[in-house]
Amino acid sequence: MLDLWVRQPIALDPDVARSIATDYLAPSGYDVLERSWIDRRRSPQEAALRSLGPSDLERLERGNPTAPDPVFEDLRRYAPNPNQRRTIAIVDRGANADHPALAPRIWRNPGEIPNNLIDDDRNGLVDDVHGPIVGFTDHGTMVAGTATRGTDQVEALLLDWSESVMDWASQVDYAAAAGATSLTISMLVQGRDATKRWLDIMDAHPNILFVKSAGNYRNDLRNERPDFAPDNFLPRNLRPNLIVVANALENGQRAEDATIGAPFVTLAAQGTGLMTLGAEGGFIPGDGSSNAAPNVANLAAKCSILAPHLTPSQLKALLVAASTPTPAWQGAVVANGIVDHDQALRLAALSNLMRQGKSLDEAAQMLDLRPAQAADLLARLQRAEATT
Ligand SMILES: [Ca+2]
Ligand SMILES: [Ca+2]
Repeated sequence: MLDLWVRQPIALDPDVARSIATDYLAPSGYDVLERSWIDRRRSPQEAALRSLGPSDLERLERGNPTAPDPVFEDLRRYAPNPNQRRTIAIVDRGANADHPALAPRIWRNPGEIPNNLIDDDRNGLVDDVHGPIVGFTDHGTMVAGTATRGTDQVEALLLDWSESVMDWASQVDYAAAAGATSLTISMLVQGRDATKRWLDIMDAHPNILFVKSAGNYRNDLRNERPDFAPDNFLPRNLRPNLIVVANALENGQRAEDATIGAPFVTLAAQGTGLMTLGAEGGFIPGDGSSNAAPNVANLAAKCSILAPHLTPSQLKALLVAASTPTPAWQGAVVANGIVDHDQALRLAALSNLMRQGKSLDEAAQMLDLRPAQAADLLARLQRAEATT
């Protein structure tokens, strides 16, 4: 029943959301909803909410992935090119590119005519309109929805984890040729061979930022032998252009099953409960480090629009510097805490303004920061650049 979805930010009045949650959804489920609520409220947006539970509605109110990111939109005016788009390559099992919220945020191959069974651009792949992918899954749609949340300036290019049409290395070459500046991978990279292949790919593409999910295995990478199950090998390696992301809950605490361990796991971000897109349309609450990694890839892409001069390793340092250390994350991740979305965007904008020759005071004023705050942020960035 989610086909009624329309691509509009859902601005729910808090009282309406509460009444939907408490009066209609919580007590008696969908029958009451169908009769009394849908009859009264016929807008498609509201109809699309039918499949969501009360807590999901509250989450959606706070974290609608289609709604414009207000801080990013505000800071974008200071970017060297405010209309720049960033392309994130997504290694997964496909996303529903026709989801109304995703369609405008999916990379399109300009040389390929869809569904004519012809390789129009002669790149070796037939009908690769959105990348070398066929089909879609919930998991991939969740990842793509989160990777592109909050703005049309960030788009997803879909790579195929299963390598059914092209091997990983060739696919990443393909993404690089298409202009992708980052890649997010929320799959389990098992075994030494697969791990080596991905490390070689990262080394071959130093200008691409790779963002990897840490895993949900309730383990600490500091304590493990390399051959210990689960064979989640990739996060156990360090690369300047690799960020490994642990899963945080909505309140910033560690997810119970989060894989952790500095220096391998770089930082934490919300995955569990962060609203994203469902494969059949509409919204779903995402889960796990699979959803936390694209959350960070999305933030990194926005930062890189605000500060295009930053290299992958500088972006990584920026996200670490913009994290808020808490006792629960001490030693669990390099940043000792969860990444602060707004702080990261402000730090990126600050870095760009300073690079353009603004004084610290001028830049701070433009960003509504106190000069001492701006100075502190820059000092944290320098420390992070020296240590990550
Ligand atoms: Ca083609
Ligand atoms: Ca074609």
